[in-house]
Amino acid sequence: MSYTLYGQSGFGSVCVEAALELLGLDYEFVEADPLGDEANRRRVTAINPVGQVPALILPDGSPMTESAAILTYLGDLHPGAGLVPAPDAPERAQYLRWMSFLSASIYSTFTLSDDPSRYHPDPEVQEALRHSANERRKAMWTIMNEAFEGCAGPCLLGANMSFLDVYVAMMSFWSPRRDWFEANCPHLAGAVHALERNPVIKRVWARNYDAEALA
Ligand SMILES: N[C@@H](CCC(=O)N[C@@H](CS)C(=O)NCC(=O)O)C(=O)O
Repeated sequence: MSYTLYGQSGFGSVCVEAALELLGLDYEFVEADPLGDEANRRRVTAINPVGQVPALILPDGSPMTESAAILTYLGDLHPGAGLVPAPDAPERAQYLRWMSFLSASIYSTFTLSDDPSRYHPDPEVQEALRHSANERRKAMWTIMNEAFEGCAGPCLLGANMSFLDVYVAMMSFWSPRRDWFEANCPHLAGAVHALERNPVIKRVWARNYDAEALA
């Protein structure tokens, strides 16, 4: 029995793809663009009524959504890999804090900026909302960056790579994009660079990001 991951190149499914690869788990990838044509969107809503990816079918056939929860679930199922701190590990609280922060305060801003018509019918208001969401995202990155100032590294939680590094690295490619992230989040960027030296991550990134983004 294996996993089935619904996603789209460069989208939020990248972190789950990376997790499955890092854990060496068997999975099938089903391309499903939640912002694409009707057939694509139907493939997504059949699994996730919210119409968002990533969506993962577990080996028992049940669906799971919400990227931060999926990463934590998979990591907890495979404690030997050390990619999610154990419940009693000193790093666990910070891991949970920042995974939730990324999901709730950064990832969620894209639900607004990708399609502000969901929030208001007036195109002028939509533009203002998109702008606010983009600014809010930068402010949230700045808060997280400052919280990691002085951390020992090389990874966000210390010596060992975790899915928190993967989650931050994936979002670093999204608007306001990698150049902004490198210039404004130096206390996070070091861990992203360390993660990106991992050969499994290199392979997953090459499948999802174009050469220019990886330069
Ligand atoms: N809270 C969700 C957010 C997922 C999400 O926003 N995914 C984007 C792609 S990166 C999406 O499917 N957007 C389409 C939409 O919101 O309609 C998670 O963490 O998995």
